[in-house]
Amino acid sequence: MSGAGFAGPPTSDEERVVLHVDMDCFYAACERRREPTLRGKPVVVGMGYEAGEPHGAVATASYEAREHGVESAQPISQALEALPRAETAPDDHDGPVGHYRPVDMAYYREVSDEIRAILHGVADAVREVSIDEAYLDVTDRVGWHSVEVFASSLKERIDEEIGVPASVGVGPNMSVAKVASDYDKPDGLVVVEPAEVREFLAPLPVEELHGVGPVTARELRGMGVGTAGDLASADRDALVSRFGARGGTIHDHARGRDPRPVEPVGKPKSLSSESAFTEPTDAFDAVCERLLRLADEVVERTESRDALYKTIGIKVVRPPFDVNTRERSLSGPVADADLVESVVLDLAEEFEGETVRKLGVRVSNLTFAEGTQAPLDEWEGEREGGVGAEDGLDEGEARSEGPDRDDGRSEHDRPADRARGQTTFVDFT
Ligand code: DCP
Ligand code: MG
Repeated sequence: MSGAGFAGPPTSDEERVVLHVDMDCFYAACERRREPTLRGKPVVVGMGYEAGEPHGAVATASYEAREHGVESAQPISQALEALPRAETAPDDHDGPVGHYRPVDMAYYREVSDEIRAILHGVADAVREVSIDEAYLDVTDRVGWHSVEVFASSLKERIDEEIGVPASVGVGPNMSVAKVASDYDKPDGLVVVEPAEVREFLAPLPVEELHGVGPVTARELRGMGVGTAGDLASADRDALVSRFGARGGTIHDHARGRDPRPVEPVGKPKSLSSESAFTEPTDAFDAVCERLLRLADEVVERTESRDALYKTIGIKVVRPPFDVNTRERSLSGPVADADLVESVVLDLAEEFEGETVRKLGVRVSNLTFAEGTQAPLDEWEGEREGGVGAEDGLDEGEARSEGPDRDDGRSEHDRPADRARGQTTFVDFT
């Protein structure tokens, strides 16, 4: 995964492939999943709704119900005017009817968990932003030439295995991917390659951009800015003086730029750095040299924050998208640059002679010396356990190789010896 969670300068947009997955009319789709006779019919899911009652608000409506003006946040009473209850519609009613169901969060969360397991299996970094929505960084898994097939099979898989439809947008960053997934809902699949971004965004109304709500959109219109294209060519200083830092962000989004890495939401606990070769190489000395540089970068940042780490790992990407991760856990937290270097080189050994296009180094299981505090934005998130990047194991199913074969010892005092603990395949985000 490029850029995601990495402490160095943000990777340029062109180097990333980001998916935004957003389920279609999610709660309604879940209701249809357990009640298939509702498929193709107007379904309204009400928050605070009880069968037969007019109270509550619409949480979501199926696209068939939306055609009749029913939408999220509307009072159920209003929805009932557009779509009378199917069960009690008068016999002489020949218009459309609606199937109303109360919200059942526990069930929707179950479905969401199943979807999440699939998403974590196909991406190197996943940012779950809501019950039905996530960003995926798949840079190391797929190139632009085949991402449409990749995204399409992901959609199919979710539909077949879980039984709910998704829309997927693909772009060089989160902001573009999000606009792309919204663009052709429901059942959409929109791929916006880096070279097409500006052209794709330009005609869209400003409110379709990530970060532009109705109030900002109104203000922008007052400034003569109606489309993303207008916003892209607007004066940045004027936007910043009007909207503060957010003015710069929406200007960036209108220009198709968004440097935010795809990183998990939640408490960050690891630090990593990665780097790609201009041309893949099988020169092992070049690989080692690059790994040592990355190790230095990572160590420097841990030192500046008085951080200790318990796990040291590398990532080796073979062309085109063969991601290999190895890590070793120490018996206790350390801060030891030499140890990082030796573990990294040790882990790299098995790749001698292999052709490599990208490398990464990560320390994780961080703890901080007393009295120091890590600024949150400096840290990447970390998932518990981790996914076997190579085989798509579920989260939490990190697969252990067991103790290193060349060293059965486990109880040693020196960190270098302690480092010879377990090597594990991990999801390296
Ligand atoms: N939701 C809610 N109240 C809202 C908006 C949404 O309770 N005002 C719930 C119901 C949705 C779920 O969150 O099913 C996901 O929100 P989305 O905005 O993704 O809406 P949908 O998935 O329903 O529809 P879409 O196909 O537009 O994504
Ligand atoms: Mg949705």
